Amino acid sequence: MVFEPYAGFLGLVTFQYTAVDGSEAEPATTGVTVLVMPEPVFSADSQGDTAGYVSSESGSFGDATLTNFSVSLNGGTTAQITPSGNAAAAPLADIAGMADALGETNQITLTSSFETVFAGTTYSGTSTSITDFSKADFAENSAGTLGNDVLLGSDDGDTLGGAGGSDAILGFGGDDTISVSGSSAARVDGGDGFDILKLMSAGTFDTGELNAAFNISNIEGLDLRNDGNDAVTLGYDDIFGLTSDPVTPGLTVYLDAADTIELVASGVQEWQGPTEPSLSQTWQLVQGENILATLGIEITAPTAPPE
Ligand SMILES: [Ca+2]
Ligand SMILES: [Ca+2]
Ligand SMILES: [Ca+2]
Repeated sequence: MVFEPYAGFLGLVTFQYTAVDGSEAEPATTGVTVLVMPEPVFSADSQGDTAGYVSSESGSFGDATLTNFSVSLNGGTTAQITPSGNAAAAPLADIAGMADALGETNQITLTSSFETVFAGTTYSGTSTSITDFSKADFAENSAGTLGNDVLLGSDDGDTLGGAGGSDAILGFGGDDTISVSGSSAARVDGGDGFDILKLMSAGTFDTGELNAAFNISNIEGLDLRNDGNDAVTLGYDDIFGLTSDPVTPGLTVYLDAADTIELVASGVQEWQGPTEPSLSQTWQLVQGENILATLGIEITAPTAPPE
């Protein structure tokens, strides 16, 4: 016998059956009661590239109670999510450790446990679902939501916009353009290729503060052309942090004319660059004869006022 509850059903089901063994003995009737639970659902769009929320046990389920809900990523990082009534939901990017554990292919395991008491007996059970959540096959042009999204690109050139919130955005291969609207991110990883991070909101960042706010890696271009007045201070640790290139990290910064950039060097390091103002500049951080890092500065000239 196969029992198929309707989708989302949660409750006690009692089966009674009568066994006949062909002998002369009287048939015996007995029963079994089971707690039927819905599978937890990982919420992502059809391409699997956006996950605003990871989980749901939704609806009204009689008197059974969701007692436990957990999310596990790639068999490792696991987090408990406190149920609210019979629902449990949290943006994946919000869960401690999840953004940093994301890779090209991800397996999301959701586990929910329910409990109910009927006629003095406690029934409990656990239901699990596993969802593969991986980079896209083709170039993505994804806009996130105001909430905390996970955006996964492809190995082509992607355009990924976080649209605010603390997002985790991974571009993978190809030359990607990643934009963030808030003042922080869970993670920005350009992956292979020349990737540009665009800050949609102007900010002031002392050395170390960009990476602390946006958790950046594998980014080669920083675009501050957001029509606000940005002010950034960059040293070796910033350029190494953004590019993740341990050999000779190279970063290009794109500026509005009103933006300011300050270069800092520690100890015997020294920045060397053009002595005349220029809209396109190349700087090198040197220590003795060694080039430690390079920095390109591209300034968008102010538009001439209309005649
Ligand atoms: Ca977002
Ligand atoms: Ca890509
Ligand atoms: Ca890159």
